[in-house]
Amino acid sequence: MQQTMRWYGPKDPVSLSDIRQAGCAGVVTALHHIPNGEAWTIEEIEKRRIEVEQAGMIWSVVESVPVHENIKTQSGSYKKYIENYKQSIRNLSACGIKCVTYNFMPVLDWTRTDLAYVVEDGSKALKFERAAFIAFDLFILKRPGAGDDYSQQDIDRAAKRFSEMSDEERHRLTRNIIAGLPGSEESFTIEQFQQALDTYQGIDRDRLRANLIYFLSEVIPVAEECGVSMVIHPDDPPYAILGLPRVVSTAEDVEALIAAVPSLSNGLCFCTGSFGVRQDNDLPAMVTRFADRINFIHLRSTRRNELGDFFEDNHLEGDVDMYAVVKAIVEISRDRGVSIPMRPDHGHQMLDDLKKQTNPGYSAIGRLRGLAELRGLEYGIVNSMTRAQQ
Ligand code: DNO
Repeated sequence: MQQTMRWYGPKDPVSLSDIRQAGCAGVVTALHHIPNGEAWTIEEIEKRRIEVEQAGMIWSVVESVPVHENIKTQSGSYKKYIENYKQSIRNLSACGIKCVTYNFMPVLDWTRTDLAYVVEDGSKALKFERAAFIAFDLFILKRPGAGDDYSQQDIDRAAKRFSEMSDEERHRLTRNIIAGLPGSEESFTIEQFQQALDTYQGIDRDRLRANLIYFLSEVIPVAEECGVSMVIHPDDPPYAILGLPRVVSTAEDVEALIAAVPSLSNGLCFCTGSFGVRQDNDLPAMVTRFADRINFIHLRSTRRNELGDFFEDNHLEGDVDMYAVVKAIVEISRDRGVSIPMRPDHGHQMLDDLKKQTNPGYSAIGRLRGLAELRGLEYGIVNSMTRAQQ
């Protein structure tokens, strides 16, 4: 795997030099200052590319060129936004950047309820607590019809959880869900948030999937022509939330996109942290099944409980069988003769970073630990395979 880390640009408290010192060859970044929907110009792309190269690395993957909400709902100026998207792909390709990540999650990108869950060793992790999330939906957002989405047991648990929260905790929970986690392109007040949800009225899974396929049928031919691989990031968490449909949560979902738009430029960002929250996603089998589609990898492991909560565990612990996943990746990479860019996804806030202002999930030391462990795991697997052949 080609080792990379995500960099949020010049304002990121983690510097390019830090990333280089972590042993990375590549950087994953995006032009977050360009408003969602606008085309990325060659000039702006070049500025970023040169900055990364001057730090001794390459800009391996874009994460993300965001997909405008109008494209997801097929409303307003969506045709113009699709044209702009095509132009961004052409311009990135002209600058030698050939892998573009995006997602098709309605309204929200990734979602957590707790950004500072203290694990038993004293470091802090990101967590999704189902009862807190439902409490937000029912008692803070008060989404019309939300009660119909949950069982009585869920509602009772959420009510109890809500009654025990301080005002400060309620406020924090709300901010965590709607203010936009790092990399999300949207941030809302509670009123704006409900309005954004309302734009999905009448859009069910089939409709959202059709809108995604329409988008792909427009942009993938351009990507193919430019030699760019578009890689879709799965839903996080990988199921419907807040009454919004989601269409990239399982192997079958991915299969449907490939069947509709078979070009190899229609690729996958294989995120073990997102897919891994569902027990029915067999991750090593998915690596093998989508071998020719996986052009970017996020490695992270979550640990779930019987209540439907999960937190982000250490990279080699939790529910993901990281050995089996990395082994499958080593095998497909060998068969394809490629080194696929991988980044350690998230990391605990730990050691000195506990005293610093950090981007949740994206502090330096926790990711460095994750990367170092994953690098060692891959090294061991590659070596034992090579020696076995000798
Ligand atoms: C979270 C990230 C996501 C991802 C987007 C891709 O940490 O993995 O925000 O970048 O969903 O478009």
